[in-house]
This record gives sequence, C-alpha cells and structure tokens, in this order.
Amino acid sequence: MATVTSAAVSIPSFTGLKAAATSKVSAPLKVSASGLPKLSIKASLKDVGAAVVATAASAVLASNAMAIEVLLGGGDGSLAFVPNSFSVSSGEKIVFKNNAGFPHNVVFDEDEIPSGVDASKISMSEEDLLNAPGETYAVTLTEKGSYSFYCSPHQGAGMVGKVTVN
Ligand SMILES: [Cu+2]
Repeated sequence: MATVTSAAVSIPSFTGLKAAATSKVSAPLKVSASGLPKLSIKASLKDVGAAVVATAASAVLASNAMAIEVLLGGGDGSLAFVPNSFSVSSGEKIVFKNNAGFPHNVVFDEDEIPSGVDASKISMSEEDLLNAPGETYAVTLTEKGSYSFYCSPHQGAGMVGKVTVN
C-alpha cells in the first residue's frame, strides 16, 4: 500500500496534464467534469500506467487537438455507450472511459467495419475488461466509413454503438 500512496502522490502533475488536455478538447460534450476529480484522487497503480500513457497521448492531443470521449455506462445506470452514435474525423482519437455499470470493453464487429480494416487491431480482446472507474481504452480510426462496436459482457443488453469516420 505504501507504494500505491507514493505513486498516487507523484501523479498529480500527470493527471493534471491529462485533465487540462481532455477538458479543453471535450468541453463541449460536458462529460468529463464530474469524472476527472475522481480519477486524480483515486489514482491506483493501474492508473499510474494509464497516466503515463495519457501523458504521451496529451502530446498527440495538443498537436492535432481532436478527440472525443465516450462514456461506458450511462450516469443513470444504463448499460450503454454515451453517446452511442457519433462521427469523428479520420485520425481523431476516440477515448472510451469507464463510467458506470462496469466491467465493460470495446469490440469492433468484423462484419460491420470498412473492408480492409482488421477488427482485432482496433478492438480490445473479448476477455479483456475495464474494471475500474475512469479506466480508458483509446483507439484512432483512419479508414473512412461506418464502424459498429459492442461491449461483450453487455451486448445482449443492448450495449452497442456506431461511429462514422469522415
Ligand atoms: Cu458493458
């Protein structure tokens, strides 16, 4: 536990960076305001790794200034992607963030993505799950077209989504 505490203390600069980058980009969505403080307070060892990745990601965000955040699980407890249908520009980062009702994951349907795109390269594995609040999975799609995805634990409950890459 001592390790967790010291790691949590050393992280605020990283999460701060991420918070700044994320809130700037996704402010119009108004989805990150409540989630971010929780993330920085509850920094666990797993979050430390995520924060380091996020730091690299925020450099990318700063350079292309494009990203969209999709919540995994609705604030009302619904098993859904929020939003569940959206558009992005080619190369825009999509960040799926655990919000409620987890575990969740993000798997693209190999039959409902543009031809030539390898579903396994843009998906989490079916067995891989995001278990903790605030955990994220990020993907960047470059091939234009329509993509369908689902959460494997909750696909039967209707946790499916669609993104159009323009
Ligand atoms: Cu789910």
